[in-house]
Amino acid sequence: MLLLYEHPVSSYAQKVKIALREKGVPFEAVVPEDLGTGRTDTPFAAANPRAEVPVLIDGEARIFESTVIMEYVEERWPEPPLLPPRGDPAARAFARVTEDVCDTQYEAVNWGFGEVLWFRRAAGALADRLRAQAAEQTRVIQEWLAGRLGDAEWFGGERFGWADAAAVPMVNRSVHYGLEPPSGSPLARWHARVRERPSVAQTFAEFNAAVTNRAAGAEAYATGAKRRECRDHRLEWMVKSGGIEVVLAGLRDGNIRFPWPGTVGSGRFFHDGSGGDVVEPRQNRASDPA
Ligand SMILES: N[C@@H](CCC(=O)N[C@@H](CS)C(=O)NCC(=O)O)C(=O)O
Repeated sequence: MLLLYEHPVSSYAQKVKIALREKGVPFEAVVPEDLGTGRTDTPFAAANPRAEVPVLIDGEARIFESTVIMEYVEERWPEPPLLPPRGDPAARAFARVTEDVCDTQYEAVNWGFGEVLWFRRAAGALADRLRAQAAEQTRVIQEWLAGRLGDAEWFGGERFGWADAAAVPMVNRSVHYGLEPPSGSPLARWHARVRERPSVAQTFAEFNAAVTNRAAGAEAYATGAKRRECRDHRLEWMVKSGGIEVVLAGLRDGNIRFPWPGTVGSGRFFHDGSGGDVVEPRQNRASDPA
């Protein structure tokens, strides 16, 4: 049986689960206990040094990065195909570009909104600013997606496919936040249509069950028992949207981390506010609290 390390709220994991379910491939879904701790001594960390979900374990193959997993799934279980046929490279590129923008720009906006809503990383005027930025950027990306969908039933044209699987967890997260596409618009109608597919409906039922408890994790991140990963597009989003203070506070309080390799636990490695020395980074240790 395939093993998928995942988290039901992760849009990347949802994309992979939708693909596996579309192809009728059974898998066991496991949420790693150490997710968010940056620990390096666990089976999950051994499978993915970045300590991120999703990770697919298929026998000896241990695959991370959701796009790479999607490619593997498509090659290993070709039917039904999610990518357009090989003879249509432009359509294949179209699907991949849609996925790439969703995985990078769109996911980062959703993440930023969640940092404020669920993990209370900002309050007052700063929270208002970040929420407003997220709302405006969501509108822009949804407009871009709507342009790509056009009047088609699916992003893949006549068939549900790769880009639909990649886009729907992102759009659904916005809907969850109350940032839905304009009512009655083609994108809103697509969302209503796509969520009825069994692969998507099951994935969203798991999302809904997990998301109700999301804010409970705020405490672990506030105390540093867990450290929120601040990486690439997410970090960029926070800085460009006016939230650099959130990053600085996370560094000061030791409750964010940056990706492998290097210092996994951020520790207090900026000036400690006293005008004194820069404090050395805390190296991540197996004994770090889970
Ligand atoms: N580029 C990666 C991103 C994966 C990722 O960021 N996953 C998040 C969950 S949505 C994660 O596991 N973060 C680890 C953490 O927050 O500690 C992919 O496409 O798989």
